[in-house]
Amino acid sequence: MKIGIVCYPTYGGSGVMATELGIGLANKGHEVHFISYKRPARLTSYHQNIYFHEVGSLEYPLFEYAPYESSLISKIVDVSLHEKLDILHVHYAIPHAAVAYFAKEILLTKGIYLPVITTLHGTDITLVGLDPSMASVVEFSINKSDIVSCVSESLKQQTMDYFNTKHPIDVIYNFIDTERFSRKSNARFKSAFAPNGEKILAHTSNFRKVKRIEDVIKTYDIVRKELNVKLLLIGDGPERRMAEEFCREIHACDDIFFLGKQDSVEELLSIADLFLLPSKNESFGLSALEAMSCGVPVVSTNIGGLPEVNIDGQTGFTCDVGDVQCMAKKALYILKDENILAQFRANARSKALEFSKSQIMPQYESLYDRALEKAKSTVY
Ligand code: GMT
Repeated sequence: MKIGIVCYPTYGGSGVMATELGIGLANKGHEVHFISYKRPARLTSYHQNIYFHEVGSLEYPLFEYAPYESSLISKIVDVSLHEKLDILHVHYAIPHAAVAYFAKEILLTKGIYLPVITTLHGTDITLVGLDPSMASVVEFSINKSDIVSCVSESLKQQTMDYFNTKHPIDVIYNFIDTERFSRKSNARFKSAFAPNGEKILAHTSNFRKVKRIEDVIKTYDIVRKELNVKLLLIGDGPERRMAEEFCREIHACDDIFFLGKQDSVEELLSIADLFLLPSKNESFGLSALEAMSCGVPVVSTNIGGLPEVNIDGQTGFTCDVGDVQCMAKKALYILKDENILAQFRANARSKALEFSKSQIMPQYESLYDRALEKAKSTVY
């Protein structure tokens, strides 16, 4: 099958999932064409069957903002015509689902029906999508997609609650390469951060407000009063400066490590004892899954799709948004007893195996088959 994938190329979860899916499909013999404004961050090396089409932006003195959407539509049409795409899979509704609809309409005038699959990832529905400046376009373009999928039951429910959806929505969970994300001992790393055998807490994200980094640090601050702990903060984004200032305020800079963006997150997760994810919104929580796959229990909020991944009392614990006392108490419960920690570690890894690439990826392939069937039976 020839598959076009439109995604954000950045470190965000939707771009990561789109790239991992594309790589997996290419390994299975499909021809994959990524279309984006930059090479996806996770597409680091050459892969047979993978092509990347960069979308340029047209600069002109009249434009205060370059019309990126128009350039993207033209690129999709161009790639579809010349590479003879069978389907187009767009990740993140804004603006990709709307752009896909436009490209599809252009292709129809040329006698080509390009089936469109839209995958909703989270903030495209729960935050940005709900904004009145976006909502009508999101609703329209979801309804115009041939097939819509989203990454948790919770996100499906929210999409149906917020928008007047006309078609069923498939739930396909995030997936993970459970070989890559598995616990590998790294004594050198461990002793660099925790030379005296301190426990290590970790958090990875793009440091946006929705991640509530301040709650990671507040939780850590409570835990460290009872236990020798270090904190690894992996990633970067708009809230980093605030977080750094907060660490200085509480005099914890020697024990909190800001590691910035990292490509081999699994190496750092492998030395962690507990993962914190206190998000205000989280449709699934790919970063929690990555930690669990490395045998790291998770203390997270109970929001969105998180309880579908992080099972309360089994793979970790879930608390209300902002309840740092609860998060610290649960963290201490797990960390203070080696037997409890070992049990939670094993549970986390075994739950993560349910989301392995080999289990989830075929679900996308069957969506593609359905989309092709639909295209065959559509009169246009
Ligand atoms: O929140 C992020 O880190 C980025 C964001 C995105 O769309 O790029 O992630 C969303 O998609 C991920 C992959 O499906 C989910 O695992 C994340 O839970 C979701 N983030 C939110 O809902 C806040």
